[in-house]
Amino acid sequence: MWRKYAILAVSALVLASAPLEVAGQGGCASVIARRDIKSLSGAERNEFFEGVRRLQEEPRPNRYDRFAYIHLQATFEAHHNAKFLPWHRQLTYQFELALIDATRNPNFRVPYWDWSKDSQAPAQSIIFSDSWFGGNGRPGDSCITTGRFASWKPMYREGSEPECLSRQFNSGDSISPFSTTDDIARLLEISSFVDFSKEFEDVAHAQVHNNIGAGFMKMASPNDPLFWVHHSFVDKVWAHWQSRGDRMLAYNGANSDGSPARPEDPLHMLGGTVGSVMDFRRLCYTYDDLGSARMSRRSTGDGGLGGLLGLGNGGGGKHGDGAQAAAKGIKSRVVTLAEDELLPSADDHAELFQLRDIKPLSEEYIRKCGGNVTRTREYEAKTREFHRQINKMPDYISPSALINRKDLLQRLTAERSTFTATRGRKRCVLETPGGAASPSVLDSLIKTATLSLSLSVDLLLGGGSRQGGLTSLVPLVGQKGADYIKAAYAS
Ligand SMILES: [Cu+2]
Repeated sequence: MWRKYAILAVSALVLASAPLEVAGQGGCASVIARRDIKSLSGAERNEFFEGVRRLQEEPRPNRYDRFAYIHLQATFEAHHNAKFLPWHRQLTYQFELALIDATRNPNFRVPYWDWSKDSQAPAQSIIFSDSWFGGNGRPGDSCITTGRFASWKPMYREGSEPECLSRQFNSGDSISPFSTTDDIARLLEISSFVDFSKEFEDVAHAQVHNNIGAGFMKMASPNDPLFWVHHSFVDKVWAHWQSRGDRMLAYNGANSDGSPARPEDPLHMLGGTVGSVMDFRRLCYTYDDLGSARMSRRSTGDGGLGGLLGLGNGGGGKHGDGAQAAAKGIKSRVVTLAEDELLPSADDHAELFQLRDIKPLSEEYIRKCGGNVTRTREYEAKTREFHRQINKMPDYISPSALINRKDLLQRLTAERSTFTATRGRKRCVLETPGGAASPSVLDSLIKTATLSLSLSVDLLLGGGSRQGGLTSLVPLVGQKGADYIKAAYAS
């Protein structure tokens, strides 16, 4: 069925401000948005899980098996060359078509997992919960024992992988940090397709595979349903990059055999050409925050930090009360840091305001699919320096910082009692009563941190822009990068 789209002429249309649902072009009834998996209703999420299960229950080798097989066979054609993004777009699109069939819902689209928002404590993400994708593998064989797909036995595996879905978090019980919303914004500023694609593949995309580990860092990783929500997000970042200015058809670099990359190049084992997938709207999908619809949305809702802090009904005027409420449950002291403490280690679980360091990818992972260790280390050094620069800014706190990820923080407060909140050289050390993850503990934590460092809580919501926070970020990520980051505070 997908072949129908593969032969379509490439459109020169540039995406301006696409509504969420527009009249389809090139055979689409409509262009429908792929959505953030966290924003789906329980029933919508269940439709995805059920659809996957139906594919997996077909006689072996079945349609689900086929994706892992293709990915394994296409390792060198599909990675570390210009085709990485278009090849994975076609793979994810074909998976989407299979799920449209399995769910009998023509409007089904593969949801995405925005891992940049979970980047500072990935293992705390709801993604890994029992009723979603399940968590870490067990000691020994790394087989997962929780989640919707724990009993799935993959047919095609790389080398001596066990006959199970396996994961082995790279820091024991936890996962090292992923790339942040700011890192994505910086990537979107890269003007050459090949430079953007290489750095994105080598660091941000690779960290997710490598840090989750075991089967997820193998070439049969489409066996793990987590692969699809990861690659839907990878594709979304490319779609954002394409939607900036005149980049929809931008494509250059080299193929796996060294020949110059061209739109008419075939997509190995999938069919179609690079050119047939460049304009994703011809594949009948877009993303929920592409275009004008949601970019200016701003959360003031009950679930957000604004609601938590009682902003909007008193706001800053409540600081006095806040100090007293804070003093009740949380102990705090302020210390002064040395210059080399401006970048918390990748294994730090305490810091609320700063971005963490990243852990270097394992050489095993880099080499497996033809990556270049030296180049990867250069990209990693760039990321590290970027985080250091962000952490030095007095009036900016990333939307990826833990203080802005209440869902992650709530789970962390159940596990540990000491946290730190750092601005410049001042660090506030906070002690919670421990063992509690109640909203009031979180509330006190946030209030105590901001008051101890004489910060405005508005800063945590991106409101620092009025004092120059996002404005001073512009030299680093551009105006559009700053806009991308601003939108992230809202969701
Ligand atoms: Cu891949």
